[in-house]
Amino acid sequence: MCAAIRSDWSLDEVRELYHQPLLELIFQAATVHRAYQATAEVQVCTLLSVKTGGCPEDCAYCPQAARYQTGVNVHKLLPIEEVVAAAAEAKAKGSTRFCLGAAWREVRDNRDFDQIIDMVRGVNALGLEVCCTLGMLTEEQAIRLKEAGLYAYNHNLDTSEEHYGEIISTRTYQDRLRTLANTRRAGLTLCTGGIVGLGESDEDRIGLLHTLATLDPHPESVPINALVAVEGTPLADQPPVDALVMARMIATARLLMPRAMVRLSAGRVNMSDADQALCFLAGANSIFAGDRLLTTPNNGTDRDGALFARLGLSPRPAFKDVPAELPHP
Ligand code: SAM
Ligand code: DTB
Ligand code: SF4
Repeated sequence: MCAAIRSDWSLDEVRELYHQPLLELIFQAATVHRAYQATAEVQVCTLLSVKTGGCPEDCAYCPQAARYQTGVNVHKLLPIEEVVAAAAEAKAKGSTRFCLGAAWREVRDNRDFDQIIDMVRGVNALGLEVCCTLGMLTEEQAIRLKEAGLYAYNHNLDTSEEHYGEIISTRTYQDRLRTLANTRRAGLTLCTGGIVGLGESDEDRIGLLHTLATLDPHPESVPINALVAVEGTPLADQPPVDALVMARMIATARLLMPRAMVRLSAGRVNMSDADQALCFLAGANSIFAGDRLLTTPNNGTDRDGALFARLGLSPRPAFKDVPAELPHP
């Protein structure tokens, strides 16, 4: 069952897929997953917050926004040696992708950006796929990152365009889409997805998936995060995310974007092995590993090692589907 890859999904089609009885939806998604992906392999990625906290934006979920008192350990840009050492450790523990995160609204053409460029060179030289998430970006900045060896750029849409204003007021959905277009024009692969648990409706989740699945080409990587509710943020008291809603989101994303890596991202700390197994069955094939995401705890290497052993999963090799024109060592 290798249907054509489509970017012309209608909102009604996405709605219909999403609202199917869950087990039927998961069966269909698992079938597509088997047709397009190596289902025994899961991509293992590690995050590092290279610049933490003090962010001018007001993202209601984020512990790094300066305006919320969250007790996050604020620090300026880390020294390059520390970043490359953390990447080497992540590689030794089995990660093939390393993602540098900065609590910036946007990239500025200053010495910090020069330093990020050096970090990208250093991590790429280790043979890891390098990803950055640095906020908004111009095409010229994206080109500089690509020339330094960047493989992917992460920039999440988070939720539907309709719900976006309830969560963030300091930038627009169009700003986000513009950065995605700039990133694409530079020839970088795209990592963009969203968060479940922001008080959004099913229609908002459908709207987000529709926006992602009508990008042409599709993003190579689609992170589905469950909100990590952090004390001090406006969303601190949101109810816990239902793992079955995560499975529904992942299954719908898999049906819409068969070739993408769908990442079961933040929020695994609150999920059982069985919850995560259902998400892998539904089409997830990537995780963040290590005991920390950017600022919040994550399931450590031991717990994930045991999970992979229980489920018979193995880590996906780096640069497996590298597009011919992308630089890699
Ligand atoms: N400042 C840059 C930006 O906003 O694009 C990059 C860093 S930002 C922390 C990266 C992504 O992390 C956000 O777009 C959001 O999707 C995710 N994120 C942040 N806080 C989260 C939380 N508490 N729970 C789940 N995901 C979160
Ligand atoms: C993504 O979709 N999730 C990651 C990564 N891309 C940058 C970030 C999750 C952050 C969770 C909250 C924290 O640890 O600060
Ligand atoms: Fe800043 Fe990014 Fe957090 Fe928003 S999500 S407050 S832009 S670090």
